Amino acid sequence: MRYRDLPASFRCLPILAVFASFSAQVLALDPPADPLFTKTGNESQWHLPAVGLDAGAKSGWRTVRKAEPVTVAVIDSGLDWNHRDFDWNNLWHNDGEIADNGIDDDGNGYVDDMIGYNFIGHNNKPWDHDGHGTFVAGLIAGSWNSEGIAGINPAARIMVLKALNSFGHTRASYIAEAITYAVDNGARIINISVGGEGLISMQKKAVDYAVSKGALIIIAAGNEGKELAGFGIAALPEVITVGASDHDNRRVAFSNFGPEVDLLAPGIDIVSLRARYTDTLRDIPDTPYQPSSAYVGGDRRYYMAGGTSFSAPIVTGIASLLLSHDPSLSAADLKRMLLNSARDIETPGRDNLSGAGLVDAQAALLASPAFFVDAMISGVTVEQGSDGPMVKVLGTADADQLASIRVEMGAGEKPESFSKGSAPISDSVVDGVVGTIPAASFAGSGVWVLRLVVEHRNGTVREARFRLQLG
Ligand SMILES: [Ca+2]
Ligand SMILES: [Ca+2]
Ligand SMILES: [Ca+2]
Ligand SMILES: [Ca+2]
Repeated sequence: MRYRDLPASFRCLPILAVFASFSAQVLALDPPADPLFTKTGNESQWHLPAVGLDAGAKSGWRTVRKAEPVTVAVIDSGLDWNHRDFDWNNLWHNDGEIADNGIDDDGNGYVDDMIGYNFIGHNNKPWDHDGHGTFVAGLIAGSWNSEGIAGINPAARIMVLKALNSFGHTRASYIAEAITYAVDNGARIINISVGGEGLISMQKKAVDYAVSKGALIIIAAGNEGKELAGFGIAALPEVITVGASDHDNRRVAFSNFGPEVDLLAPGIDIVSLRARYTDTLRDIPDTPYQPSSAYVGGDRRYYMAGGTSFSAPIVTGIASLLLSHDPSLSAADLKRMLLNSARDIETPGRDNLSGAGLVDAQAALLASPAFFVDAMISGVTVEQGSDGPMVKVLGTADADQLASIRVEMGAGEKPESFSKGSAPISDSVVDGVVGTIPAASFAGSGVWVLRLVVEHRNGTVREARFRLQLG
């Protein structure tokens, strides 16, 4: 056992250069043996089997044959890099920088930035005084060392970008600056488990820059139980916005919702690393919390908490695993693979509570990068046709290998069966008419549910539903 019980000191960081040179690629992943993963029940890492990362023969991890290192930026409250369950080989290392010489050797605008940067203190020591960032980093890259927790990707290299102070506060400009730093310094994936309402142009520009450079941003939906419209970066279509699911694979009531939500991942009773001297939940206002009651483990170096903040890094870890498996994948490939392989939950098809559904690492790792099926109804219009009024169903019905598109109809709020609506078509529709039904067909009920069914040539069926109120 290797203890690094050192006070929060940056003096140990020059040693990182030595450690980082050991960062050989990981070959073939067998599931980890870390006790908080292998145990079940209370205070276990139940979120891993819930997303297809278990110890079984079909575990997502077993699909990864050659895990290449992947740089993952974590924009958060920093990192306790002395935690013995976080290996320095899982830290990003700035190869162009010479430590502690007071010179910006690589000319990136930041002096002595060896593992990231502290945008709050404007220095090169992104130490975590809050605990939130260490928890997030542990979910992505916690050490596979047969003790404590297991992170999702042992080949992830965390770039530590501190943009959240000890009270969980940040500024939009810090987030924007951190995104730009991450992109300029080679991060392929950026996790943002902080947010709030409003979007400043600097943030939008930073997100556009990340997209233009092929970096994928994964962000927490937020915990207000509110509609996401207007919630800063999380409401932008370019990112992956992640809400929280519970033990029954349902959306948790606090998880923000709306069409902006892309995926859910577990977000309650999540166990990860506890940064030294921190008790993250203690500083959150209006939360009944008994100090130190979230500590886990005999040595209290682990922590249990909930929130979409911890759902996002689960998706980030899985996205990074896809990249470790195949570094040639683009950000668009990753998003397509994650969304199209998700387990459909809540209402059938994409919905406002769970987006594409619950993230599934196993299915995502087996998915073809080209594979997609889209089904979406945006509304209806009524137009006069030669045989009387016609209801035109508007939306998108598309797939990389499309078999057929049809719209069905069922009477009432919760139809028990659906009957034929429009004639099937076999050409893709993007923001157009997906089906046309004679208005006379809607006799007999004031409320109907329209069901758009899109079938892929491999047999996958995706549907979307739309409530139609007549009169
Ligand atoms: Ca530098
Ligand atoms: Ca330097
Ligand atoms: Ca461990
Ligand atoms: Ca659904």
